[in-house]
Amino acid sequence: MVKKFTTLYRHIIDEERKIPEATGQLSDLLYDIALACKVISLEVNRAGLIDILGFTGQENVQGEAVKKLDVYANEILTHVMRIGGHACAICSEEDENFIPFADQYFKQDILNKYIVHFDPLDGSSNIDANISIGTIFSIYRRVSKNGPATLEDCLQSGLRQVAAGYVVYGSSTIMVYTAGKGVHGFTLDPSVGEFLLSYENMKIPKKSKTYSINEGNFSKWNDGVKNYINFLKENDKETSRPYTSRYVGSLVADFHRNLLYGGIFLYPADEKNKNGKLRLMYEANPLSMIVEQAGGRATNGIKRIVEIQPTELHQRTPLLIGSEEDVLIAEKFLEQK
Ligand code: P6P
Repeated sequence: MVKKFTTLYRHIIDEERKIPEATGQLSDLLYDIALACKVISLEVNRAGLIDILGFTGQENVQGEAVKKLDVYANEILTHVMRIGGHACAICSEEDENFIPFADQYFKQDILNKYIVHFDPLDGSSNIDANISIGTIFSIYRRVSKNGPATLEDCLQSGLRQVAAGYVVYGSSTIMVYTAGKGVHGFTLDPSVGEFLLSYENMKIPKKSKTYSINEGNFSKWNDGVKNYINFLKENDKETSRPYTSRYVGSLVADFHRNLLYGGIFLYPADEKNKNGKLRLMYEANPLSMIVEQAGGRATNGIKRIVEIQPTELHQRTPLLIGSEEDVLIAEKFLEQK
């Protein structure tokens, strides 16, 4: 029997055909992001070989000045978004301000209507140890009617995301995205350079036995967090405790494992990080859209992440994300402060 395989492109087009008013722009934009991530994957996987491990000033085999991988990833994504002609601005973890695109690249008859937030290479400090790292992206429609994009276009709550996704560069390169109709995962087949559908309509288990948190911060947590983590370590067969601790220290790797097997990831506020460490717009919001589409939950301990109205591009937020029942229990402990 011929095994049916679906490329990312075919899947995006099939999804687009389910939406009568779709113009195809979002499909093109998602495909452009996938293209950029294929290029980034090549460099990430070569980093160990030609020693572009993250230092500036070195020369690579072409004698070109070598950039840090995250700077390189940022340049690839920015360039592809700029010439793709569907984004009117991008907001990157690597750039202080948003970057509006002049209109010479826009396709004549189509209003360039999207804003893209991205963390080009999250966890890049782990690349030297060959630990999985990732690209995270989040897509909004512009709110301004025409002309250059505005800051208001870039500061919308996560509820207004039209699509979100990540690419994890690990033992294989996997792209996971949602456009509001379920979560789907694709594995890159490097021999043909195609992302092939490997996980259709992903759902995160409602309850898990795994927690992910940097326990080195224990002394800085408030009592609510301390009590929750101690609760997970108690012996109670009925509630599968003690939980297993799994923490890679690379958000996309920790999130992807928990999405597949169930788990709760926490990066709460602490004495040092009053608003937590992770960024709202290009880490918490996209992963929150994905986890909610997969039946999970994501909050800052008080409200859904996607309901937070942003005031700054790089603002941070406490993040509890993963299996719904685990996040709800954690919120109860955090309410106790
Ligand atoms: P810590 C990586 O630097 C990162 O931004 C996320 O990918 C990861 O989840 C977090 O920071 C790890 O932070 O403080 O535990 O090293």
